[in-house]
Amino acid sequence: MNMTRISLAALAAWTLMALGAQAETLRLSHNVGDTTTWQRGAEKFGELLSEKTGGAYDVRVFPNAQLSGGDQMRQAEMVGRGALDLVVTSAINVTPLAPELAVFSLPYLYANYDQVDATTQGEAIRPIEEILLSKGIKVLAWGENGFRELTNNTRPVRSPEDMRGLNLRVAGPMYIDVMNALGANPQQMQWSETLTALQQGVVDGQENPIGAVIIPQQVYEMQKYLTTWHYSYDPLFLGISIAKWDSLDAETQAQMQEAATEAMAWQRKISREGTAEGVAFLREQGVEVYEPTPEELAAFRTATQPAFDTWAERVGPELVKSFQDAVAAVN
Ligand code: X2X
Repeated sequence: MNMTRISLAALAAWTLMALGAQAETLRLSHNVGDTTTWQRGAEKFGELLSEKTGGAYDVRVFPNAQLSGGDQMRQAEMVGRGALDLVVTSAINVTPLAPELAVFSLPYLYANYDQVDATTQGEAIRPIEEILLSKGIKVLAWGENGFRELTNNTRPVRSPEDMRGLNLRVAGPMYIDVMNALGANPQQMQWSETLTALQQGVVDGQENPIGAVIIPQQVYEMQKYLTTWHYSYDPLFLGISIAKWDSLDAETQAQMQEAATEAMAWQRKISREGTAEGVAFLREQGVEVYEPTPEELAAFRTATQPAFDTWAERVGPELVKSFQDAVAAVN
């Protein structure tokens, strides 16, 4: 931000104050720690919103699912009924409310970021946005949690056989099926409880994206091995309660939309940069990083196919096909 923009925002805020008007503070909930790219993207949105609305609106960010009693899966439902204004969360957290949101995370649906962007930044995303709207959530923009990589304390994982018997914390129901297909022992747990569970050895491992979560939340301090198996992708979205959205005038809506688009584009960028630099950093921290070969990735893909099939059915074959078509168009 340059000085002119800062002082314009400050001037606008001051003018509002002088006129006796008060900024309206919107509450934004997310479910990871305040060092993450989720938090930084949310804060960036708040700064841009305040700037673009001349100080009429600002955002207070609440991390660690504090506003939903620590339950990361409840945030979306609360936004839907207007109990929260805004949410930044990842798709997998919304699957109890709308199972269709598991589509992104189907094992090995995506091989790279171009394929991801062809869906989240293209037309394939519209039906998902319609579904969320029917639950009372207007999606303003898509950000990134990222490709989810496996960490554990027991052994290097290079093949499906290495997964057998590992006690793993997972975020949601689809991952239970994926880990079962691999012969691991999955356990669903809140993210807010996971770091302690890893520390105390309640579970051997977990899976999360490198740039958005593993590095900012210092998971590497508790985990010895990491496998970059890219088995599942998880997008973020910034959503607003439809009741709140409908209460805004058209100009404010346009300003908010711009702020969200810019903030989430930046959040995707910093998450990708953090991931790209992350492997070398993790090695420096003493993590044994294993990067599977294409053949080894194919073996994971084959082993997780049953979970893909079960969840493709639940998501809806048409929706899955539209995503696969968008992905195939990139190759
Ligand atoms: O709970 C997780 O693993 C996290 C932070 O990635 C999600 O919100 C899905």
